[in-house]
Order: sequence, then C-alpha cells, then structure tokens
Amino acid sequence: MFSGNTPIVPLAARGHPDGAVEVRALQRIMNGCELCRPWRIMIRSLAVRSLLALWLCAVAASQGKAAVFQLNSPGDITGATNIDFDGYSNLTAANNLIPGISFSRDDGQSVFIYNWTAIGRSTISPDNVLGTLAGPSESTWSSQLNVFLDVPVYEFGAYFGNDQTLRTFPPTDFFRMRLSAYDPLGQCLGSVDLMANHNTAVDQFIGIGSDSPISRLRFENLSASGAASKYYCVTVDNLTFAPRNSSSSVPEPSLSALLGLGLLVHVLLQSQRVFQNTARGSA
Ligand SMILES: [Ca+2]
Ligand SMILES: [Ca+2]
Repeated sequence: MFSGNTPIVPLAARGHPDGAVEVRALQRIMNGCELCRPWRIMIRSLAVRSLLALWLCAVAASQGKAAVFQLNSPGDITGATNIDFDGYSNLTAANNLIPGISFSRDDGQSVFIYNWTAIGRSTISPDNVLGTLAGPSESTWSSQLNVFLDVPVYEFGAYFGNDQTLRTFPPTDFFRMRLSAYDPLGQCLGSVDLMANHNTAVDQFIGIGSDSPISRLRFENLSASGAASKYYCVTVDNLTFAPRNSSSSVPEPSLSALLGLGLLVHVLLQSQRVFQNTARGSA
C-alpha cells in the first residue's frame, strides 16, 4: 500500500524479480513510439515550413510599404539642390524651363514664374516665385501643382505662400497645404500637411522624405474640410531636394529577423535530414 507521498520506484531499480518483465514492457512501448517517429518528424517539418512561409510573408509585407516622414526645414535636407526661380523675367513659362525638373497644372495650362516682390509681396528668396496663377493666356488659376523629377530623390520640400484670407472668400478656403510624393511607377507613397499662416508671404516650409524613391510630387491647397481650395493658386519658392542621406536609409532586415530566418532554415534542414535518415532506416 502506498499513499500519494510514496515515491514510485521501478521494480528493476529495486532488484525485484519482475524487473526484467517491466523493462521489456517499456521497450515495447518505446518501439511502438519509434514507429510513429517518421510521422512526428513529418508533421514537425510541415509546421516549420508553414512558419517559414508566414515569416517570409510578414517580412515582405512589412518591407513592401514605404514610409514617409515630414521635414520641417531645408536644414533637414543635406546635400540638397535648390531652385529659387530668381533671375528670370516675370511670366516666364516654367513647365520645361529647368533641366531635370518640370511642372504642370491639372488643367494643362502653363505654370509661370512671377515677380512676387514687384507686387509688394515677400518671399524667402526675392524676387521670383513659381505659381499657378492666371497668365497672359490663362483665364484662371489652379489650386494644384505637379512636379516631375528626371532623377528620383528621397527628400523634397519648398516654401509656400499666397495663403492670406480675403473678405470676399470663405476664411477656411485655403486652410492647409498638402504635399504628396509618388514613386517612379506613379504610386502614392504618402503625404504631409501643414496649416497655413494666412498671409501673402511665401514663408512656410513643407517637406516630405521617403525610404522609397520619389519621382513626382503634388502640392494641393486644401480647405479646412480637406476639399480643394477654390480661390487660391499654389505659390512656391526655393524648391529643395536631395538624393538619399542618413535620415532616409533604405529599410533593411533587422538582426532579429535575420536570426529568426537562420533559425527556421536550420530547423527545417535538420528535420528534413532526420526524416530522410529515419525513412531509409524504416525501409
Ligand atoms: Ca525666389
Ligand atoms: Ca504665408
């Protein structure tokens, strides 16, 4: 008789004459488990394969989505190219004026360089700005401006203005600027917004960076509700852009991700090797 506290000691270990019978019974059980071993290994191998596939899908999904970030000043862009539009005559069509960069309006009309200082307004670099105002043969303005770059960049920004409030227009008609970035295939990478400070001066910097190359950008004057502005044209100056720098590094697999992949591959290969050896032994 034994209680719950009585330790169970194998008969063989106690020198009992039935100990040999007990050992043979245990061996039979073990042999039975051996017959299941190939199946256990195969199931384990399938599980590892599934985990590996899931991990690869997760890594692909995480790396397939570009990350964009807002830049707060031209100083955030190192090694940048700067275009200030100065030195050109007033009302110079700029669509294809400057090598490497071009501009367009959604309505197909010209984008002009304007002498902003000549009409009593200030800009970050006097005298000229780029705008989507009406021109000599353009009857109206546009509240969007598209920028195309021959060579993709990773950071882009500009000063914007002409965001005053006039009594004749709704005060929230031009409430914020949106700058969107697009990759070379035309896919939108993301956008950043900045509230307007409501004066005519071209005095606010809006910038965007991305871990993916940017080939096209779009400025949009938006109302407080996010609708397109009806009454204000886009006016920008000091376009600043740069190729990749330290703040826009390409995402790379993390060390933990690489270690995880290595471990999974190792376990997978080991499971396959053991399964093959066992299968040969069972044949
Ligand atoms: Ca200028
Ligand atoms: Ca302003």
